[in-house]
Amino acid sequence: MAIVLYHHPFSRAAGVVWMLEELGVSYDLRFVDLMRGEHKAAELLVLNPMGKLPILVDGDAVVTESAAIGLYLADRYSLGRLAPLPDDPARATYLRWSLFAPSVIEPGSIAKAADWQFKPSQAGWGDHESMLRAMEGAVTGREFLLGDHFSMADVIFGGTVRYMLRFSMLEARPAFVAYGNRLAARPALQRAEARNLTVANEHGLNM
Ligand SMILES: N[C@@H](CCC(=O)N[C@@H](CS)C(=O)NCC(=O)O)C(=O)O
Repeated sequence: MAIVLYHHPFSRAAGVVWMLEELGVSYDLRFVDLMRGEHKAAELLVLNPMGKLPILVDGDAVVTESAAIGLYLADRYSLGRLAPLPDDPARATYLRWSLFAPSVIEPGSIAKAADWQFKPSQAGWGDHESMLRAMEGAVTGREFLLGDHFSMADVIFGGTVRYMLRFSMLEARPAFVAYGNRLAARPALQRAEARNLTVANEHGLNM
């Protein structure tokens, strides 16, 4: 049974297409019209009570939350390649940066953009400059987060960096731009972008 991704090309589901292309597994895309509110339909709320995309269905498994989808897929279909094995010390670095994206970069960048008032010691994402320095350290002096070895953590973390740079939600520090360029050279990312564009064109959406 093929993996099904509930998808819209202007959503985080576009990044899951990149994950699937890196894995090289077959999958079906099911277009969900966000403009028409199809993501709030009862049949989708059963799959994701948040009423949000992406949603991935793999047989009996239902996964939501982009980072969780990436970690699930890599463990299930690419253990030892896109996901380090549980007894590999690289697994620690892998999990660390995979979770840094949704738990620190996303809220931290939104907090900055929206000028939220909070105490950095009480907010899980801390202060903005520390976040930026931590990110710079993660991608400086190496090709990818795990060194020469590309992993699903790069899709999760790197996808967030690329998205935030594109929409000016992240300071375009040289280390981030260079890392984004290294990721852009990946054939799987290029295939994913082409597939997302095809869906957008099929539905009359302008990328
Ligand atoms: N934390 C979720 C966020 C999901 C999310 O916010 N999805 C957006 C599209 S990128 C969405 O479905 N928005 C529609 C809505 O909330 O009504 C993840 O990482 O997957």
